[in-house]
Amino acid sequence: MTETVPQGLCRDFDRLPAVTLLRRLAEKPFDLTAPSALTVERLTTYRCHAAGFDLLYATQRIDERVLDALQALADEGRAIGQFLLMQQGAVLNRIEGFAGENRQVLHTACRDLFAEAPLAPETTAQAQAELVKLRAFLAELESGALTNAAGKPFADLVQIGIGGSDLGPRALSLALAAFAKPGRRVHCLSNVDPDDAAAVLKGLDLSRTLVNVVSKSGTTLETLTNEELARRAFAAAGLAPERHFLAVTGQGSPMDNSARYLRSFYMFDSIGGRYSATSMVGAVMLGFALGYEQVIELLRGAHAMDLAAAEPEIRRNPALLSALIGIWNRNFLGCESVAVLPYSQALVRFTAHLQQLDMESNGKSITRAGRDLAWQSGPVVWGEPGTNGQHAFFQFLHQGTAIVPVEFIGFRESQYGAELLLQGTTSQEKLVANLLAQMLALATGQPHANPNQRFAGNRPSSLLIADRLTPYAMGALLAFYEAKVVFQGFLWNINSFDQEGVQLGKKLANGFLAHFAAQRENFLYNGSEADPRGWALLEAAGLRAKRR
Ligand code: G6Q
Repeated sequence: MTETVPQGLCRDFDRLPAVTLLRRLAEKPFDLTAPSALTVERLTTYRCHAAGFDLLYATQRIDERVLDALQALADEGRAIGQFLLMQQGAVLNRIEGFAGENRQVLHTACRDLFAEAPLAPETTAQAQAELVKLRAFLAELESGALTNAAGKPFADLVQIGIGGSDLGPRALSLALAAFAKPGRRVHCLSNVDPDDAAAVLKGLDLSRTLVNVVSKSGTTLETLTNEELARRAFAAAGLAPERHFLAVTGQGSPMDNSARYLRSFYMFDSIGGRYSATSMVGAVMLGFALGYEQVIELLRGAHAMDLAAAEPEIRRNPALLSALIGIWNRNFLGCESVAVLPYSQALVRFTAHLQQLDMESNGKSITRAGRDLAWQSGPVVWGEPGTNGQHAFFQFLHQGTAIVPVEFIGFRESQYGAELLLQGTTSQEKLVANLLAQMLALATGQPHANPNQRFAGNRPSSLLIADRLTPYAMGALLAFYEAKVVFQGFLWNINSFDQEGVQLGKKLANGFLAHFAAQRENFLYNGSEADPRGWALLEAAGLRAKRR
């Protein structure tokens, strides 16, 4: 099925009747500071469960009337209808009437393996075929059938990729390091900054290192530069790169050349970079680090959340509810950013992944019909793990002039279970006690005679909590945010799947590079495309640009 969005599905946000109602309700949002606001009943019933996670949302500025209006918004904006069309292969990555990527959006097909009847069978079959290749490769490594030239097992894997080919896999591998197989380490190299490569390669025994080059297009400047740099390091060490280098790329891309790689895996056009962590983009590195079974667990968790995300009742669908609460805070309460604060050190790069997922998807100013937006789209997303953040920017969250809604993420148990009982509590208890305390403090505030010790309160937050950050839970958490982001995009009527906004800078960088290359050849570059503003900027920056 490759149909586009049926007429009437892309409806402008400000024309949805629920928007008018929500605007009225936002004039007097629920007061979290009122003495009777956070009742036991509210705290225990404003809770929504799926795929091992509970979403606790009593500390948001919403009540039953707002929830009903948000349900109406989801229904009128056909949030679930569009989500299902996406999963079935509709061409949602497009701007009506204008040139663009014109692609299906099928990241959920990568984990629809456990369904009897996959929604996009062709793409799921492709994903399955790549998994079969991966399982065979990992089994060869495990059995010792595949070793380095000296017959020793591989111990390290360096993933070279950037953006969507880096952030998700990096966040996931850090999140799941507690489950790594003994003797296996993974590293990520993304930046074209030569110091990134030097730091990553330093100290590695290259003879026992695999390099996984990940680029869907096979043309990305940073990735190709780092690949070449790594190939030269291997060659300089007397090692044959084709015995160490793996590729994950699109079929037919310039990197689709099996002679240059020990193994090649494919990713497909219908899976956007920032949505690709559960494709081979993440699976190869995670498979090396954790083993094949844990990759399947990750996919199982993601699939469970995908299923939950298809539930039309917002009170029973955490991803949709979270998307709608985000819209309430953004479009009706006027909050310009959202902080995602995991109380889990393992999620140290997860917010960075979400920054790309959310801001590259929903940082848009036109509708899917190419018209200027008359409403706000995606907020700024930022954050760091707690409790570290408490000693840094929480002052701003509690007493700053901007209201920043917070999405807390927590776990009831630690990953390693290596606990210390000190002063009557474990470290994990200290961690979650702080998390819950922050939710209450932000919501209720504190009156005080001393204005400097006054907390205004009414600072909204919610908590997504599960038992333990396992591969299954990580998959569910990843899919939760993927669904949240696309629901918001559907309702805002924007294309959450392209990224034209990154093109102009890339193009201009090529102009500067042409200048540097020409300068190295000892003649002055004076191409017709040379922009006097570029020359002036090079001069001002002391980068030895000269005008002819
Ligand atoms: C993500 C973007 C972008 C992309 C990188 C890497 O959605 O498309 O971040 O992932 O630019 O692209 P390649 O995988 O093609 O190297």
